Formats: sequence, structure tokens, C-alpha cells
Amino acid sequence: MDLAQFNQLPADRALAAIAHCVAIPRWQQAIVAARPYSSSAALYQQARALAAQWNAEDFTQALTAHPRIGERASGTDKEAALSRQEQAAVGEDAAVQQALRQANQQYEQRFGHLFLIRAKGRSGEEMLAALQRRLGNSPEQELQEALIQLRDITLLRLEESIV
Ligand code: 2AL
Repeated sequence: MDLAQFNQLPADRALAAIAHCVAIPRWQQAIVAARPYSSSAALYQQARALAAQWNAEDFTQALTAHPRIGERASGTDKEAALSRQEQAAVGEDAAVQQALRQANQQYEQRFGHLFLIRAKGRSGEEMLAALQRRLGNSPEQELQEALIQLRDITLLRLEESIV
């Protein structure tokens, strides 16, 4: 959709047009309420600024929409299709998949939630290395790192949805 269309949509349809970007209603509503945008750059900048305010509670909300790395989303909704595309480079290597399963389990035991990373453009090996490195983070460091990944996923999805 182009920006002119997004600017003019009724609020409920504008919300529906960005809902798949991140499952944080407060962010979705703020993006819609700040229309009209003078350029797509202004929209992305607003999206980034709002994402910089996310906290642990926002993060927990957003996680409900993300499957584990290495586990292909099976749903038929837009988020599931996006996840499958984003994770396309995980590959079929059984050893990498097995290592991801184990590391995901360790991560979830340590931090109490699933491991989140912007998957697009990263191979399975790269995500495994990031996962293993992040196991060494403190909970505070890890929340900050995970929020940056969530922001990157959200911006990528927004930039693909509204141009
Ligand atoms: C995902 C996902 O679904 N897309 C992405 O970039 N990362 N999931 C995850 N657990 O990090």
C-alpha cells in the first residue's frame, strides 16, 4: 500500500494494515493516530521513536506472535507467512536445527521467554551463534538486545507494507 492510501484509511482499516508488524496495540494505535505522514521516511521515523519506548511488558505482548527460530510457523495468517519468509535461510541442516532446539531450550530456561532475533538475512548458523552469545547476557542486557531485534523486525515489516 502506498502512504497516501494509508493516510486516508478509516482508523480501523489503518490498524488492520499494520497489525502484523508487531502485536503491541499501544504502538499500532499511536502510529495510526499520528497520521497523516508527510513522507514514508516520517512514518518510519515515528515508528522507530515509538519502538524506542518499549518495555518488558510490551515485549511480552509482542512475543505471542513469534514462533521459535527453527520452528516454521504453521498458521495461515499473515504473521505466520511472514515468519516463514523471514526464517527461510534457517535451512534444512539437521545438525543446525538440533543445535537450535537445544539452545532455544537453554535460553528459555534462563530468561523465561523465547529467543527473538531478526531472522531475515541471517543463516541458521548465524542465529545459532547469536543465541549462544546472548545466553551470556544478564537479564537486563538481554531485554535491551531483544527489544532492538523486535524493533528491527517491526520496521522491516512496516517498510514492506507501506511505501
Ligand atoms: C522471528 C520471526 O518469526 N521472524 C523473525 O525475524 N524472527 N522469530 C524469532 N523467534 O525470532
